[in-house]
Amino acid sequence: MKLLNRAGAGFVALETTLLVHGVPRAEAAPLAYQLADAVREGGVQPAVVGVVDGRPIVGLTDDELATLLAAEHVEKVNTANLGIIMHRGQHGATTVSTTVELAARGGIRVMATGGIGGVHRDFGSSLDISGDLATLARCPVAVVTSGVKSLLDVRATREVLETLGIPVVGYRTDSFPAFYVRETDIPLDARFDDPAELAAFVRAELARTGRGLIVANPCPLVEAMSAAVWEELLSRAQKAVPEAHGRDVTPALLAQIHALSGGSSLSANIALAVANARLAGELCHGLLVR
Ligand code: PSU
Ligand code: MN
Repeated sequence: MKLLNRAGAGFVALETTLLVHGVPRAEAAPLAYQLADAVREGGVQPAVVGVVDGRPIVGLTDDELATLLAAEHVEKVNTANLGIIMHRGQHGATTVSTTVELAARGGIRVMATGGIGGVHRDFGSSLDISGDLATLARCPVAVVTSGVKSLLDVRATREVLETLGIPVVGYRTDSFPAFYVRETDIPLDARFDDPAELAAFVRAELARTGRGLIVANPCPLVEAMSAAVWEELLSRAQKAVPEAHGRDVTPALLAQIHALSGGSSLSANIALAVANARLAGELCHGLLVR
Protein backbone atom coordinates (compact mmCIF):
# COMPACT_ATOMS: atom_id res chain seq x y z
CA MET A 1 0.00 0.00 0.00
CA LYS A 2 1.26 3.50 -0.77
CA LEU A 3 1.08 4.45 2.89
CA LEU A 4 2.95 7.59 3.89
CA ASN A 5 4.18 6.77 7.39
CA ARG A 6 5.71 9.44 9.57
CA ALA A 7 5.21 7.61 12.86
CA GLY A 8 6.24 4.53 14.85
CA ALA A 9 6.20 3.06 18.33
CA GLY A 10 6.51 6.41 20.14
CA PHE A 11 3.30 7.75 18.59
CA VAL A 12 -0.38 7.70 19.49
CA ALA A 13 -2.76 7.54 16.52
CA LEU A 14 -5.63 10.03 16.34
CA GLU A 15 -8.54 9.70 13.90
CA THR A 16 -9.94 12.34 11.55
CA THR A 17 -13.61 11.27 11.47
CA LEU A 18 -14.05 12.60 15.00
CA LEU A 19 -12.65 15.95 13.79
CA VAL A 20 -14.36 16.17 10.39
CA HIS A 21 -17.71 14.50 11.05
CA GLY A 22 -18.04 14.37 14.84
CA VAL A 23 -17.83 18.05 15.83
CA PRO A 24 -18.92 21.32 14.18
CA ARG A 25 -16.38 22.69 11.70
CA ALA A 26 -15.30 25.56 13.96
CA GLU A 27 -14.37 23.12 16.75
CA ALA A 28 -12.29 20.75 14.64
CA ALA A 29 -8.92 22.54 14.53
CA PRO A 30 -8.92 23.55 18.22
CA LEU A 31 -9.87 19.98 19.14
CA ALA A 32 -7.05 18.58 17.01
CA TYR A 33 -4.53 20.72 18.86
CA GLN A 34 -6.00 19.86 22.28
CA LEU A 35 -5.79 16.15 21.47
CA ALA A 36 -2.21 16.48 20.24
CA ASP A 37 -1.17 18.39 23.35
CA ALA A 38 -2.84 15.84 25.61
CA VAL A 39 -0.87 13.04 23.92
CA ARG A 40 2.38 15.00 24.34
CA GLU A 41 1.78 15.30 28.09
CA GLY A 42 2.70 11.61 28.22
CA GLY A 43 6.08 12.30 26.64
CA VAL A 44 5.18 10.79 23.25
CA GLN A 45 3.99 12.20 19.92
CA PRO A 46 0.58 12.33 18.19
CA ALA A 47 0.08 10.94 14.68
CA VAL A 48 -3.14 12.14 13.07
CA VAL A 49 -4.31 9.66 10.42
CA GLY A 50 -6.19 10.63 7.26
CA VAL A 51 -6.36 10.36 3.48
CA VAL A 52 -5.24 13.35 1.39
CA ASP A 53 -5.80 13.22 -2.39
CA GLY A 54 -6.15 9.45 -2.15
CA ARG A 55 -2.97 8.96 -0.16
CA PRO A 56 -3.31 7.37 3.29
CA ILE A 57 -1.05 9.16 5.76
CA VAL A 58 -0.07 8.25 9.33
CA GLY A 59 1.10 11.52 10.85
CA LEU A 60 -0.52 14.36 8.88
CA THR A 61 1.43 17.61 8.78
CA ASP A 62 -0.38 20.71 10.06
CA ASP A 63 -0.89 21.76 6.43
CA GLU A 64 -2.35 18.40 5.43
CA LEU A 65 -4.70 18.44 8.39
CA ALA A 66 -5.73 22.01 7.54
CA THR A 67 -6.48 20.84 3.98
CA LEU A 68 -8.85 18.15 5.26
CA LEU A 69 -10.52 20.48 7.77
CA ALA A 70 -11.10 23.15 5.11
CA ALA A 71 -12.23 20.85 2.29
CA GLU A 72 -15.78 21.14 1.02
CA HIS A 73 -16.34 17.38 1.20
CA VAL A 74 -14.30 14.73 2.97
CA GLU A 75 -15.59 11.17 2.74
CA LYS A 76 -15.97 9.15 5.94
CA VAL A 77 -13.59 6.25 5.37
CA ASN A 78 -13.83 2.85 7.00
CA THR A 79 -11.96 -0.31 6.06
CA ALA A 80 -14.54 -1.14 3.37
CA ASN A 81 -14.34 2.08 1.32
CA LEU A 82 -10.70 3.07 1.97
CA GLY A 83 -9.52 1.47 -1.29
CA ILE A 84 -12.20 3.28 -3.30
CA ILE A 85 -11.17 6.66 -1.91
CA MET A 86 -7.52 5.87 -2.69
CA HIS A 87 -8.43 4.74 -6.20
CA ARG A 88 -10.36 7.93 -6.84
CA GLY A 89 -7.73 10.21 -5.32
CA GLN A 90 -10.23 11.74 -2.87
CA HIS A 91 -9.85 13.12 0.62
CA GLY A 92 -10.96 10.85 3.45
CA ALA A 93 -11.50 11.11 7.20
CA THR A 94 -10.56 7.87 8.90
CA THR A 95 -12.85 6.19 11.43
CA VAL A 96 -11.50 4.05 14.26
CA SER A 97 -11.43 1.07 11.88
CA THR A 98 -9.18 2.67 9.24
CA THR A 99 -7.13 4.57 11.80
CA VAL A 100 -6.34 1.31 13.59
CA GLU A 101 -5.57 -0.52 10.36
CA LEU A 102 -3.22 2.19 9.04
CA ALA A 103 -1.65 2.86 12.45
CA ALA A 104 -0.82 -0.82 12.88
CA ARG A 105 1.00 -0.77 9.52
CA GLY A 106 2.86 2.29 10.74
CA GLY A 107 4.10 0.46 13.85
CA ILE A 108 1.79 2.25 16.28
CA ARG A 109 0.29 0.35 19.21
CA VAL A 110 -2.03 2.93 20.82
CA MET A 111 -4.92 5.02 19.48
CA ALA A 112 -7.28 7.44 21.23
CA THR A 113 -10.85 8.26 20.27
CA GLY A 114 -14.07 9.48 21.89
CA GLY A 115 -16.24 6.41 21.59
CA ILE A 116 -15.82 3.48 19.23
CA GLY A 117 -18.51 2.35 16.84
CA GLY A 118 -20.43 -0.83 17.53
CA VAL A 119 -23.72 -2.64 17.19
CA HIS A 120 -26.60 -0.30 16.32
CA ARG A 121 -29.82 -0.52 18.33
CA ASP A 122 -31.85 -1.70 15.34
CA PHE A 123 -29.25 -4.30 14.34
CA GLY A 124 -31.90 -7.01 14.21
CA SER A 125 -33.37 -5.40 11.10
CA SER A 126 -30.54 -3.20 9.80
CA LEU A 127 -27.57 -5.54 10.55
CA ASP A 128 -25.62 -2.30 11.10
CA ILE A 129 -22.46 -3.19 13.02
CA SER A 130 -19.49 -0.82 12.84
CA GLY A 131 -16.37 -2.00 11.03
CA ASP A 132 -14.46 -0.81 14.11
CA LEU A 133 -15.16 -4.11 15.86
CA ALA A 134 -13.93 -6.46 13.13
CA THR A 135 -10.80 -4.35 12.60
CA LEU A 136 -9.84 -4.68 16.25
CA ALA A 137 -9.91 -8.44 15.78
CA ARG A 138 -7.23 -8.11 13.08
CA CYS A 139 -4.88 -5.36 14.25
CA PRO A 140 -2.75 -5.22 17.42
CA VAL A 141 -3.66 -1.71 18.59
CA ALA A 142 -4.96 -0.65 22.00
CA VAL A 143 -7.85 1.80 21.62
CA VAL A 144 -8.46 4.17 24.51
CA THR A 145 -12.16 5.08 24.43
CA SER A 146 -14.98 6.18 26.72
CA GLY A 147 -16.65 2.88 25.91
CA VAL A 148 -19.01 2.72 23.03
CA LYS A 149 -21.20 5.54 21.76
CA SER A 150 -24.42 5.23 23.73
CA LEU A 151 -26.54 5.79 20.67
CA LEU A 152 -25.65 2.14 20.00
CA ASP A 153 -26.70 -1.06 21.69
CA VAL A 154 -23.98 -1.04 24.34
CA ARG A 155 -24.71 -4.51 25.70
CA ALA A 156 -24.76 -6.13 22.24
CA THR A 157 -21.51 -4.34 21.36
CA ARG A 158 -19.88 -5.74 24.48
CA GLU A 159 -20.99 -9.24 23.46
CA VAL A 160 -19.55 -8.90 19.96
CA LEU A 161 -16.21 -7.72 21.37
CA GLU A 162 -16.17 -10.87 23.47
CA THR A 163 -17.02 -13.04 20.46
CA LEU A 164 -14.17 -11.49 18.48
CA GLY A 165 -11.71 -12.14 21.30
CA ILE A 166 -11.08 -8.47 22.04
CA PRO A 167 -10.34 -7.87 25.73
CA VAL A 168 -12.10 -4.88 27.32
CA VAL A 169 -10.30 -3.51 30.34
CA GLY A 170 -11.26 -0.49 32.41
CA TYR A 171 -8.98 2.25 33.64
CA ARG A 172 -10.17 3.10 37.14
CA THR A 173 -13.65 1.77 36.43
CA ASP A 174 -15.54 -1.48 37.01
CA SER A 175 -18.13 -1.13 34.25
CA PHE A 176 -18.13 -0.64 30.49
CA PRO A 177 -18.80 3.10 30.09
CA ALA A 178 -21.30 4.42 27.54
CA PHE A 179 -19.76 7.61 26.17
CA TYR A 180 -21.34 10.55 28.04
CA VAL A 181 -22.68 8.09 30.62
CA ARG A 182 -19.90 6.99 32.99
CA GLU A 183 -21.34 3.79 34.33
CA THR A 184 -23.44 0.89 33.12
CA ASP A 185 -24.22 -2.54 34.55
CA ILE A 186 -22.13 -4.13 31.79
CA PRO A 187 -18.99 -5.84 33.07
CA LEU A 188 -15.36 -5.63 31.94
CA ASP A 189 -12.70 -8.30 31.69
CA ALA A 190 -10.54 -6.49 34.24
CA ARG A 191 -9.94 -3.19 36.00
CA PHE A 192 -6.54 -1.48 36.18
CA ASP A 193 -5.77 1.41 38.50
CA ASP A 194 -2.03 1.67 37.97
CA PRO A 195 -0.82 3.02 34.59
CA ALA A 196 2.40 1.00 34.72
CA GLU A 197 0.51 -2.24 35.34
CA LEU A 198 -1.91 -1.37 32.52
CA ALA A 199 1.04 -0.80 30.18
CA ALA A 200 2.64 -4.12 31.17
CA PHE A 201 -0.61 -5.97 30.41
CA VAL A 202 -1.18 -4.16 27.10
CA ARG A 203 2.36 -4.80 25.90
CA ALA A 204 2.12 -8.51 26.63
CA GLU A 205 -1.42 -8.91 25.29
CA LEU A 206 -0.83 -7.16 21.95
CA ALA A 207 2.25 -9.31 21.40
CA ARG A 208 0.49 -12.48 22.55
CA THR A 209 -2.62 -12.21 20.38
CA GLY A 210 -1.83 -9.96 17.42
CA ARG A 211 -5.33 -8.57 18.01
CA GLY A 212 -6.42 -5.24 19.43
CA LEU A 213 -7.89 -4.42 22.78
CA ILE A 214 -10.06 -1.78 24.39
CA VAL A 215 -9.03 0.42 27.31
CA ALA A 216 -12.25 1.95 28.64
CA ASN A 217 -11.84 5.35 30.28
CA PRO A 218 -15.08 6.94 31.56
CA CYS A 219 -16.10 10.50 30.61
CA PRO A 220 -14.69 13.06 33.09
CA LEU A 221 -17.12 13.40 36.00
CA VAL A 222 -17.91 17.12 35.60
CA GLU A 223 -18.97 16.64 31.98
CA ALA A 224 -20.84 13.33 32.29
CA MET A 225 -24.62 12.89 31.82
CA SER A 226 -27.04 10.69 33.70
CA ALA A 227 -28.48 7.76 31.76
CA ALA A 228 -31.97 9.33 32.00
CA VAL A 229 -30.91 12.69 30.54
CA TRP A 230 -29.01 10.87 27.81
CA GLU A 231 -31.90 8.59 26.77
CA GLU A 232 -34.27 11.57 26.56
CA LEU A 233 -31.79 13.46 24.38
CA LEU A 234 -31.23 10.45 22.13
CA SER A 235 -34.92 9.76 21.58
CA ARG A 236 -35.52 13.38 20.61
CA ALA A 237 -32.52 13.27 18.24
CA GLN A 238 -33.72 10.01 16.65
CA LYS A 239 -37.10 11.56 15.86
CA ALA A 240 -35.37 14.51 14.22
CA VAL A 241 -33.16 12.38 11.90
CA PRO A 242 -35.18 9.26 11.07
CA GLU A 243 -33.95 9.10 7.46
CA ALA A 244 -30.19 8.53 8.10
CA HIS A 245 -28.71 5.17 7.06
CA GLY A 246 -25.36 3.39 7.10
CA ARG A 247 -22.30 5.63 7.41
CA ASP A 248 -24.48 8.73 7.84
CA VAL A 249 -26.24 7.55 11.00
CA THR A 250 -23.52 8.37 13.53
CA PRO A 251 -22.60 11.89 12.27
CA ALA A 252 -26.27 12.84 11.78
CA LEU A 253 -27.27 11.77 15.28
CA LEU A 254 -24.23 13.35 16.95
CA ALA A 255 -24.90 16.69 15.22
CA GLN A 256 -28.57 16.59 16.26
CA ILE A 257 -27.66 15.69 19.85
CA HIS A 258 -25.13 18.55 20.03
CA ALA A 259 -27.84 20.97 18.83
CA LEU A 260 -30.57 19.65 21.15
CA SER A 261 -28.32 19.65 24.24
CA GLY A 262 -27.42 23.30 23.71
CA GLY A 263 -23.76 22.31 23.38
CA SER A 264 -23.40 20.31 26.59
CA SER A 265 -22.96 17.02 24.71
CA LEU A 266 -20.35 18.68 22.52
CA SER A 267 -18.32 19.89 25.47
CA ALA A 268 -18.62 16.43 27.05
CA ASN A 269 -17.50 14.84 23.77
CA ILE A 270 -14.46 17.11 23.61
CA ALA A 271 -13.60 16.57 27.29
CA LEU A 272 -13.75 12.78 27.06
CA ALA A 273 -11.75 12.67 23.82
CA VAL A 274 -9.03 14.85 25.36
CA ALA A 275 -8.96 12.71 28.52
CA ASN A 276 -8.61 9.61 26.35
CA ALA A 277 -5.74 11.20 24.40
CA ARG A 278 -4.00 11.97 27.69
CA LEU A 279 -4.35 8.38 28.93
CA ALA A 280 -3.27 7.06 25.52
CA GLY A 281 -0.11 9.20 25.72
CA GLU A 282 0.64 7.85 29.16
CA LEU A 283 0.00 4.26 28.01
CA CYS A 284 2.16 4.69 24.89
CA HIS A 285 4.98 6.00 27.05
CA GLY A 286 4.53 3.04 29.39
CA LEU A 287 4.90 0.64 26.45
CA LEU A 288 8.25 2.17 25.56
CA VAL A 289 9.86 2.01 29.02
CA ARG A 290 10.31 -1.25 30.81
N1 PSU B 1 -16.06 9.09 18.64
C1 PSU B 1 -16.57 10.34 18.75
N2 PSU B 1 -17.11 10.92 17.63
C2 PSU B 1 -17.11 10.26 16.41
C3 PSU B 1 -16.58 8.94 16.30
C4 PSU B 1 -16.07 8.41 17.46
O1 PSU B 1 -16.55 10.93 19.85
O2 PSU B 1 -17.57 10.84 15.42
C5 PSU B 1 -16.56 8.18 14.96
C6 PSU B 1 -15.37 7.22 14.95
O3 PSU B 1 -14.59 7.53 13.82
C7 PSU B 1 -15.96 5.84 14.82
C8 PSU B 1 -17.16 6.16 13.97
O4 PSU B 1 -15.09 4.93 14.23
O5 PSU B 1 -17.67 7.34 14.62
C9 PSU B 1 -18.13 5.00 13.92
O6 PSU B 1 -18.95 5.14 12.80
P1 PSU B 1 -19.82 3.91 12.26
O7 PSU B 1 -20.85 3.67 13.33
O8 PSU B 1 -20.44 4.40 10.98
O9 PSU B 1 -18.87 2.77 12.04
MN1 MN C 1 -22.52 1.46 10.38
